[in-house]
Amino acid sequence: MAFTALFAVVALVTAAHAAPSAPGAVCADGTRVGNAACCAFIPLAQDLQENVFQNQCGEDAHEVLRLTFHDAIAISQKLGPKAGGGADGSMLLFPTIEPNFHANNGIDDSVNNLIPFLSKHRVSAADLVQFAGAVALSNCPGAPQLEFMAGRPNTTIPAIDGLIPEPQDSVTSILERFADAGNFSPFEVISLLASHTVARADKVDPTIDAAPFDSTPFTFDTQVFLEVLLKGVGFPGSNNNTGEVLSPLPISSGNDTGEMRLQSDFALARDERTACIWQGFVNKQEFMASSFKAAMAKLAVLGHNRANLIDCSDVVPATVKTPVKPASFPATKSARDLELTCNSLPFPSLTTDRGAKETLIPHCADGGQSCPSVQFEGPA
Ligand code: HEM
Ligand SMILES: [Ca+2]
Repeated sequence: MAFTALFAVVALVTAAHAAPSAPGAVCADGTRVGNAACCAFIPLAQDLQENVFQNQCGEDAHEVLRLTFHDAIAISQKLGPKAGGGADGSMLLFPTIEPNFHANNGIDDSVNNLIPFLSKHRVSAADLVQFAGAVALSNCPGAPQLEFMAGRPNTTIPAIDGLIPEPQDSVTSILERFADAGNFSPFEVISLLASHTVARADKVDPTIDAAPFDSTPFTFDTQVFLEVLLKGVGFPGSNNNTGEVLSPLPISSGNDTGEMRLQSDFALARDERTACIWQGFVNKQEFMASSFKAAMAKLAVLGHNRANLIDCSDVVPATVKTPVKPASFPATKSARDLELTCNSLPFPSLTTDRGAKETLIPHCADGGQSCPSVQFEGPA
């Protein structure tokens, strides 16, 4: 009798802490989420990983990360709502318009790769772009697990041309553009450029494909902040390309193209408004990752009121746990090659990678020469 009574009390207490007040839902695969609306993104993440990214921080992941930016930044406080709706999926919904803008050269690959997922999953184009970016980044060692807010409505108009920064733009115009788009501070702009640690250019130099911006394009490390500060010595392919300046590691061999440097990265790393912010990320892995995450959270909701969206961060895949090496000078480079303009910060003491010759940057994440990427046919 006494035992039964005690059991009843325990059951009541348990009930008070469980079902009736527990928020959220359990999705079909057993994942508990804060909101039932988040469940749709679990099979989407799997589908994207299997059919586009292949769990790699390779070409297809990089391209989708770039797409999150090019969709979101197309909004202007000065020009008003008709200029573009920010992170509104317009790039996918108007695939024969926006991808043709000059600044979007090469974005068609990611647009065509994502369009098929619109009919397979019940998510908006705007959510698909930002969520796919978060899934893509989860494959890059060192990257933060991004926030993901769901519920962006689809747009009805394409953005106008001219809202996406280009590498030949001045620091003043780049900072103004980001401020106009979403009140981004110079610190937030440099934080977002951590993305160029997992990036390669196909279009800046028409003679070479996949020219990386740092020596570790498959790792979300701080190398890009270090390497852009090194003195430039040559071009990986042809010279005289718009938006490109001398690179510190230009040597190519086969598909290993040598590093490319964007004029905008060069200028932002040396301008008095941004040089100390840039230098401040060198070898500060956690600081860089958390600053990028915070700035991406702002970018990903441009054009929306956060309060109207649902936090579905719990369905963003955890980032791969491969450890990231501290920043180091590529072989043959040292502190003597630095071009520093920030006087108020000490430069960290770093080692130099071994080797008598300049580092060749591998073409594929596995060090090989052939790493086919997925490319769906599509309207863009
Ligand atoms: C000042 C602002 C920026 C400029 C001028 C700029 C410019 C560029 C250019 C010219 C390329 C090479 C495209 C090609 O030839 O294939 C590129 C690649 C890339 N950008 Fe940026 N970018 C900026 C900011 C950003 C931001 C904020 C992000 C993301 C948050 C981003 C992510 C990427 C990625 C991931 C790639 C590599 C794409 C690939 O490897 O296929 N960029 N960027
Ligand atoms: Ca890197």
